[in-house]
Amino acid sequence: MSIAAFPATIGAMATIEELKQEISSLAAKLESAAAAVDSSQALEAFRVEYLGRKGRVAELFKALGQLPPEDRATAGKLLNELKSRATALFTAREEELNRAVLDAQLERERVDLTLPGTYHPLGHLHLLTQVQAEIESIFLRMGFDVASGPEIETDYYAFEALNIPADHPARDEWDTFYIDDTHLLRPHTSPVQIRVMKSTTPPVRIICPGRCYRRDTQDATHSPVFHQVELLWVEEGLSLANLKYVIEYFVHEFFGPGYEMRMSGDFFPFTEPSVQVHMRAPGATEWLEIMGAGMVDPAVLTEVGYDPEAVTGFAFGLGIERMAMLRYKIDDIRVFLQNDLRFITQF
Ligand code: FA5
Repeated sequence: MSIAAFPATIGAMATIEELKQEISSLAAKLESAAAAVDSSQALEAFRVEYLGRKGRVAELFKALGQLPPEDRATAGKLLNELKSRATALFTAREEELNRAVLDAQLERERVDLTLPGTYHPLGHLHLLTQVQAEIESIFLRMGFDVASGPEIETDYYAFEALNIPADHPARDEWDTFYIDDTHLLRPHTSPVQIRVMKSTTPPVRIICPGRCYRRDTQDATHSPVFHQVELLWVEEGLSLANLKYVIEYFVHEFFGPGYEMRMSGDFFPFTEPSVQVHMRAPGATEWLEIMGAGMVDPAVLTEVGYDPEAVTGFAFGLGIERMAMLRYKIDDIRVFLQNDLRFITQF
């Protein structure tokens, strides 16, 4: 029976019996139509056909007016039940369809937690960075500040102000890479001494870790790129004994017991007297030079505007690679720059 044909039939009927028949036949259709709904379009068609404003249930409601008044209450109740059933079927199918869509999506996006994961190796600080941080922390505990300076230096800070004029033979020792006539890659961290002293008044107590460059031929203990830690302490009444104490204390903190230390005379144009320090690991036969040091030369103090009669100071320049080599028994400096994971991951 089509929707259009039904009211015509109703128009002809006069009894509640006929309406009851219509209701029960529509109720049966509802059940099978709902069961056949298999998509959201089909669900919408079901809604329009049975529950829509001009749908089959609505049409039956219209027919109520044609019944004798005493039957209308009973018929209305039956029609309401039919409408509730249609609504319940619609809602149930709607939920089922939604669940099916969700299930399909979950299945598509399923994550198999038992699959092996992607391996992401964890990085860590390079050994040189670790050693530098440890050196810094020892001196910070001793009351030093950490300063820094540029790796591209001027001739003035790298040499002139450190009492190394242009024709001084000591320049050969720090022969480096020039960028132009006055700029060069710093061959040591000592220029930072000048920069710090020129910008502050005594007392000065700093260390400065940083990268240095030299035209040194590469071998087991020399690299054209390496790292130093500069130390500078300027104050009233400092002597070589204070320098020796600071170095010994530091060496003990860094290496612990069992390492031997040797101090001997040296020459640097910016310190007077000057010393060098060698270390030997427990059981080793070879000594390794770890730093140059000395009392800041009065000419340098004067250059930065300090009064050498009022204050004295000491300084050193320590090789970070050498410290790491001694502590971790590394016999070739080249491994630090080779980026070989077999080396790097050991520390
Ligand atoms: C200097 O560079 C002075 N500026 C040190 C100094 C500072 C003296 C303050 C007095 C006062 P020297 O050239 O000796 O000194 O180097 C110091 C340390 O740097 C060496 O003992 C060594 O540990 C390290 N070093 C020097 N050249 C290299 C290199 N090519 N490769 C690795 N380490 C190096």
